[in-house]
Amino acid sequence: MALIAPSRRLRRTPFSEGVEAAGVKAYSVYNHMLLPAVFHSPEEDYHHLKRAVQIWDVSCERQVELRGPDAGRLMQMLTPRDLRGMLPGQCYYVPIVDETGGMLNDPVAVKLAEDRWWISIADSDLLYWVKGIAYGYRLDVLVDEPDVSPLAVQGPKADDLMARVFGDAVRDIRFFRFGWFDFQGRSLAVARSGYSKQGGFEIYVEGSDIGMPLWNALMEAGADLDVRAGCPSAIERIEGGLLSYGNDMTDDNTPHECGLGRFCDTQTAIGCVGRDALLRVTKEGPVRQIRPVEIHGGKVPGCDRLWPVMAGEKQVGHISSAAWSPDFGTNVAIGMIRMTHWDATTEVDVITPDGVRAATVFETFWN
Ligand code: THG
Repeated sequence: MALIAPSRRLRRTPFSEGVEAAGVKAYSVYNHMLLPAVFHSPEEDYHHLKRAVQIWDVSCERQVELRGPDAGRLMQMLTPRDLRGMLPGQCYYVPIVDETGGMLNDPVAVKLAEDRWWISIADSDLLYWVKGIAYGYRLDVLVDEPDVSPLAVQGPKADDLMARVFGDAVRDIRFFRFGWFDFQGRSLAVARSGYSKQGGFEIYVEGSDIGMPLWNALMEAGADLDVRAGCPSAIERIEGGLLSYGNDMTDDNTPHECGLGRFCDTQTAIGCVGRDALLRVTKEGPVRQIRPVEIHGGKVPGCDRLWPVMAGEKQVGHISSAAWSPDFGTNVAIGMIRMTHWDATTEVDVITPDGVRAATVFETFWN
């Protein structure tokens, strides 16, 4: 592909200087913002993520902030996950659905206080939907995008690195919880979360001005841990079954089709605008669902369009993400597969741009 032309519409991040100094080789675009995609090579970046620790500029995971007395009510209108038991200091992975039950986003909801939330969004312009709901229902809540940029620290040595910069107390943060930690006199939310299965943290960096000081502090503190600039690994996230909005699902899919039924409590999520639609479709159950798919043969090309999944002459689904896995010695992929062919070990064919490949459907991802 040709180079990306820089412009003001394609937003830089508070860490872009550091990313460039680290030799970023390719970018993606996510929420109209630069998202690093390759530093050394996809395979080398993947191996390093699994053995050491990486600093990821995931500023593009923008925050939609809800502030005011109706913040909690608005949050519950957006998702079929029951939020009544959620406490300040917790993060929830939440499907966001429209009035038809279609997926609009799959963010992490961060509950800062009863009247203050961040929605850490995937790649869709969720802000406008949220503002529309708040205005349409005359809610007493402010909705905007604050100057908050997540910086992820991922990999097996993430705890050791973070303890050096924020103190040993970061080791006690539980999965999908956050605490407040000081950096240069500023209090930052630090969560145990992130878009990998290797473990680690996300720092919600509030104030662009401390972006580079924090980046540099982490790089210096981790020199002997082999810390590097990194980025979400397509290979590792497919192995682990982490979904990518816009790739593996769109507003044409319900959460159940996406395998996100475990994050839905549609019966009790009173107020969710998609509740009636979801109650209707969940009674029947989905007729297609996301599945791990092994594509046999050598390395497949990058998946930048849907690849048909065939059973003989009949299309029974599509592949939305695929990558060669060095650790498993095969191609790992994510597919949306019709129920007639979604049972484990079902043999299918995938039409890739390089030709037809034999493939096997599974029920659980590679971890
Ligand atoms: N962290 C933050 N914001 C984000 C992402 C993130 N915004 C964009 C994108 N990623 C949103 N999508 C996801 C997808 C998966 C997960 C988080 C965000 C995830 N899932 C785990 C899983 O499925 O195993 C854990 C879910 C759970 O058990 O609660 O982590 O990564 N801030």
